[in-house]
Amino acid sequence: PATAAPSGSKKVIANLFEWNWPSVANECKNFLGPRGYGYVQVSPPQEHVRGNQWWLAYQPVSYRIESRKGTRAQFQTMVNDCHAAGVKVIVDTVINHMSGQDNGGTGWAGSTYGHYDYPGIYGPQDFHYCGRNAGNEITNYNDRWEVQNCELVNLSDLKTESDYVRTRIAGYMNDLLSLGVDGFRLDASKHMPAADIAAIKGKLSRSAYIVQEVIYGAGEPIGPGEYTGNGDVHEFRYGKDLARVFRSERLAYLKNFGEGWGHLPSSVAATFVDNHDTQRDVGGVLTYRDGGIYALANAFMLAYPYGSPTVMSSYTFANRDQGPPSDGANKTLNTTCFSGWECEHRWQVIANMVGFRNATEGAGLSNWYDNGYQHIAFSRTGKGFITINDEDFAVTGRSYYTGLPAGRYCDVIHGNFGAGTCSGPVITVDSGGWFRADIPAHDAVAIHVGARL
Ligand code: LAG
Ligand code: CA
Repeated sequence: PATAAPSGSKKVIANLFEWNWPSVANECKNFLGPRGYGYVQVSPPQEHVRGNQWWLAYQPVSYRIESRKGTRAQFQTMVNDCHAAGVKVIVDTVINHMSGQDNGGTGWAGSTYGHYDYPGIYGPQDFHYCGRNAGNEITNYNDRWEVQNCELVNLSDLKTESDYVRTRIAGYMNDLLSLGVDGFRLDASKHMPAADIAAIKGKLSRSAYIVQEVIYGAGEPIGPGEYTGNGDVHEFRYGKDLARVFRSERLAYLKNFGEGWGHLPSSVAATFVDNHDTQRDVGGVLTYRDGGIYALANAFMLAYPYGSPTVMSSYTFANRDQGPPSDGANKTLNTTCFSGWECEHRWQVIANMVGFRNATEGAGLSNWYDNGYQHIAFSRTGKGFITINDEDFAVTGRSYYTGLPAGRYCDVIHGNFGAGTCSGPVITVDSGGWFRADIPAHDAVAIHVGARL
């Protein structure tokens, strides 16, 4: 089946990392749908190793939809509720490997397992033993074969070239499709040949959106570009480059961001400021901890016409391994926004810029302006306009050419638009397409035709 790219005017994905199913269902109804998010991405739903660390979800022990985030029935209800709210569901799908504990045990839902033994699903014959390095571990990312046939952090590596394994994986994905799921984020895609993913995709019962996780590494033989035949690919350079620009370079450099920087073609690039892995990298990308600058970086991503953006939504963490807020039995608690959970997708600037993206979908970029340093502006032709001032000083007394129809627009950076009113400042565009405004330091103004008074 063909890849169904995100379609329609609502394309922005909210990644509700480690949220449980009842909380995702509520968020679809109460926030994501009403505010224009098109998709929700959820964390791995299959049975996994027991414990608290978040990354145990990336150690499958069976394909039962039963995890600390909820039961199969709760998952089904979540998909139905999201659909009813107009939000499609993308599932983080772990198919390169199974668990990584040297000793086996009992999984979340009660299945027994060993490192290379998952009764009724896989046995020792279904895994790679690459015969290199201590514990068959991947050490050399400059060796294509090793990256795909050795083990990623000790995780038992599936023989994705085998028809039996492909059929099993497709069986899991088809089960998710039968529950109504709309797409898959394929975890650790770099560790599976693109042809293996294509073969698995060929066994799916219907079309689905596919986004592959292939982390770009300079000089590595396996690159994101070779996976675009299967669907979208995460563009890891995007968030990394954007963080460097905001932290130590010039926003003016963003004029040709994306393809102009050697990133993937826009039509297949899945973009994000941070994700669950990169937000844990020391000295890496911008995250919720960067506050207002993080909001501005997301505003840029949502305004600028490149790729398919995902907005990250996190729980608060103090160390890399810390799992989400849980009860004494490690069952994930219901989400409580802004208390234990950061809920970046609800931040005023970010949520309102989702509306900007929807209103400007398909419109080109025009009227680029920069002062050579940290102040930029651009239009989405005929539909919207944004200016970001990341200087340490306010820019005052300036006029901006938007090319927009004359009228009164809500500044969605500082105000919410609804029922014909704006809770923040109103920007007046004159008959020539200009407006005049002062932009404080590290701030922005954004207007679009979907928020016109
Ligand atoms: C991914 N993409 O390719 C996920 O985005 C990433 O979060 C996953 O790693 C990885 N692939 C495997 O699915 C995460 C953690 C690792 C963790 C792993 C398995 O970043 O730290 O490894 O999930 O749970 C942990 C320990 C390792 C240990 C391993 C096996 O950190 O030291 O060897 O578990 O027991
Ligand atoms: Ca592999």
